Amino acid sequence: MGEPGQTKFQTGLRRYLREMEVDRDLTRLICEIANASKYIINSIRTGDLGVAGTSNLYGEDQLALDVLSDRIIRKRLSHSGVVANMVSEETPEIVSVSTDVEGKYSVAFDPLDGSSLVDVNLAVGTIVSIYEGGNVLQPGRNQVAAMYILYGPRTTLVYSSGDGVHEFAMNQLMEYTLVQENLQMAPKGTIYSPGGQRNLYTPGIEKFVSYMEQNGAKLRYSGGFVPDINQILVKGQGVFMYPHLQDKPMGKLRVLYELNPMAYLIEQAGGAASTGRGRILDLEPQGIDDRAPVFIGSKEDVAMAERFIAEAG
Ligand code: AFP
Repeated sequence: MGEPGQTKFQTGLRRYLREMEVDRDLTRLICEIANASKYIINSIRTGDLGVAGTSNLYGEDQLALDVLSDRIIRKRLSHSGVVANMVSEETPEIVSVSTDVEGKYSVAFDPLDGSSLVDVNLAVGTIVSIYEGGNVLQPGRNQVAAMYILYGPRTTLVYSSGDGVHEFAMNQLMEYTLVQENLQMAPKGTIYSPGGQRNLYTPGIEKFVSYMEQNGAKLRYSGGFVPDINQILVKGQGVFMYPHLQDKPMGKLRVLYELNPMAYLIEQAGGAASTGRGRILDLEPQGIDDRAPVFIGSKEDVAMAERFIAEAG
């Protein structure tokens, strides 16, 4: 794999996808999104951090980073030639790119999840869910690929197209090269990442948190879904949750472009992803902005959360 003398772990993303025999058009789609990330990085690193609707000192229209990131990705998807429909957190309606859906893909994405964290210099990410054909409103178990890009101290890209989960890092030439293949989740973990306000937890959630702490688990929570999931996936253990709360029975996170892609990746790595009462990937989406509670990570930890919820709500 790769050039003579090159170790496998310097293989570029496009070459790796080709050598893994990933469909040619899916390879193109994944690489288009990877290329879009270079412009997003530039916006994060150098862009004004204003909010949409204001103007910068040059009088130019100020775009919030998430709006700008959405435009960057949408433009590349529209010109890729392999996308039928797309929907994003920033533009919550299904946009038709091509009426000819045969052989094309539909994409649901969060262009810059956790964008409010950029102001305090914490890590943020792009999350992408990919289906064959023209329908994005289908159960997550039908995804053909999912990926995220994490803009942290390093810029990394993690994807799966159903044959394991693989991690790439961006080098000084802004190329993604392989750093880890086949990420694997241990059945139990020592990290827990608890979203939502603790005083709004239900008895079952409280019992689960106490169970994790009594087993020595450490709390790791940044407020960014991508870095918080990435930590669990790359360390290969732990559980993230954004549970049902007393005032938010459906939790906070969105099914289409946050939960489904991350659930696909975590299951591909041997972990589990549950609403607390059932598999995330079996949810039948009713609408673009569906939300669901989530417990995702090491299988046995997720199962314990389901047990406490079954017993105590
Ligand atoms: P934004 O994209 O609106 O910043 O929200 C990020 C997020 O959806 C997800 O990245 C985090 O896991 C979650 O919110 C954190 O929510 P809390 O701030 O309520 O903990």
